[in-house]
Amino acid sequence: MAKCLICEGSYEPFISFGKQPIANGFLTPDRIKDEYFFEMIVGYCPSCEMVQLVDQPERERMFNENYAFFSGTSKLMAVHFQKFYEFLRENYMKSPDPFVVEMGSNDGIMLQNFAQAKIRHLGIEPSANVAKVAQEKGINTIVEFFDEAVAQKVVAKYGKADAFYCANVMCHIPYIHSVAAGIKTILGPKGVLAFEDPYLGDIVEKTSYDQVYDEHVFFFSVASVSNLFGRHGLEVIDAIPQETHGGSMRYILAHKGAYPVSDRVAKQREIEKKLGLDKQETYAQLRRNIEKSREELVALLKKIKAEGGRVVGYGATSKSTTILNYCGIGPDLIEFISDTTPIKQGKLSPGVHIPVLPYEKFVEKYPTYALLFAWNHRKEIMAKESAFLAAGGKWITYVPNVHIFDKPD
Ligand code: DWN
Ligand code: SAH
Ligand code: ZN
Repeated sequence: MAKCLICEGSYEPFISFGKQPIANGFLTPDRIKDEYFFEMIVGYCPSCEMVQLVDQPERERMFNENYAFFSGTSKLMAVHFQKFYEFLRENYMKSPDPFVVEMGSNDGIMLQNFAQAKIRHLGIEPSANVAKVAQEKGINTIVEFFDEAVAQKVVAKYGKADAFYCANVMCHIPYIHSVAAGIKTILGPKGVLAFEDPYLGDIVEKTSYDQVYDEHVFFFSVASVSNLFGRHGLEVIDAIPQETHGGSMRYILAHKGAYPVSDRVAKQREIEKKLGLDKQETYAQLRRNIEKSREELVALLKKIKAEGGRVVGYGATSKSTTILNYCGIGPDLIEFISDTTPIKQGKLSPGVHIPVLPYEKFVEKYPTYALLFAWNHRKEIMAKESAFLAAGGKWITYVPNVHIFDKPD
């Protein structure tokens, strides 16, 4: 029995992905002997409805001065974050000299909008290399892991905030009660917490099990987020679905009673009930769907190999680490993975050690098939890869099921 990180209740895990490495731990051959692995198990707590990792590596193993994910690698995400900025500014930042805090601001992809508008802002980002990119753009950033103690220091120095926001960060933090208490302290009386994360409903519907990797400790729903933050006197006042990262949810919270609650909150909770997110059986079925997806992907790659086809991975995502290690797919089936991030290039993928090469290598000699690991950026990638299709190339995806496609949509 595992113990819930939110309510301390006991629950039965529903799947193990076996031994997994650090998802963003791209490495040189001399580091293979020291590579770290942990058993990645996921469970659902029926008491507070939180889906969660049973165990997570210590935070410094994942977030440090060599962090490999730079938010700025996606142009469409920059557009998304500009719109998120406008949404916050228009709706929740009406005081004369507003102050905004972002947790996990990475290279400043969103905070740059506030900085350019000369709005008082602070980014809190523990991975020093990505934080440096933001600092060099003139974005006020401190290199720290946000928690309650950091929140107190922030309030002492800057005063209370009109908005505290983050994207794809809240679900990374097991000490989330300390974070929630810190946010409660930071927010002024009409202050809001706004955050986005991959949505449990989408993961269940699309069998997108690659959202599970070391960094992602929680898989949120409106129900579990309400339960969790309700313990800290914060109320969900809106829940707005997003297309990003394969289906996300934007949650808006405020001090209880400070704002009216949008109808969308109750409506989304109804949808969650219909999806069965509050039932153990849903997760048993998810496990069966994941196992089927694995069988089909491995069979397809072996068939292509037997027929003499070449497969190259597109996007050395964190998510791909789960797919590759869980399915046992290595360099025998995938020649290399193409990625535009300099820090990943020339290294080996975590665990299964497939070479990661610059994008130019993909273009130089198109493979027969490209396996779309960055499937969440499908729109952006299809828009720029028409030449690959025109040359007879085909795409493989495993979301929502394993299939080949040769048309952009
Ligand atoms: O939650 C998280 C999200 C926001 O980002 C983090 N825990 C880690 C990371 O997850 P990921 O690595 O799965 O994110 P992406 O955005 O799916 O990664 C895309 C990868 O593909 C990057 O390495 C950049 C690369 N890429 C590329 O080579 N060509 C991306 C695009 C759009 C491209 O055209
Ligand atoms: N917000 C960006 C980056 C997401 S990646 C985007 O959506 O693209 C997750 C980020 O959270 C990493 O940059 C990591 O260093 C940061 N992070 C992890 N734990 C944190 C904590 N306790 N406080 C602040 N940031 C944290
Ligand atoms: Zn619980």
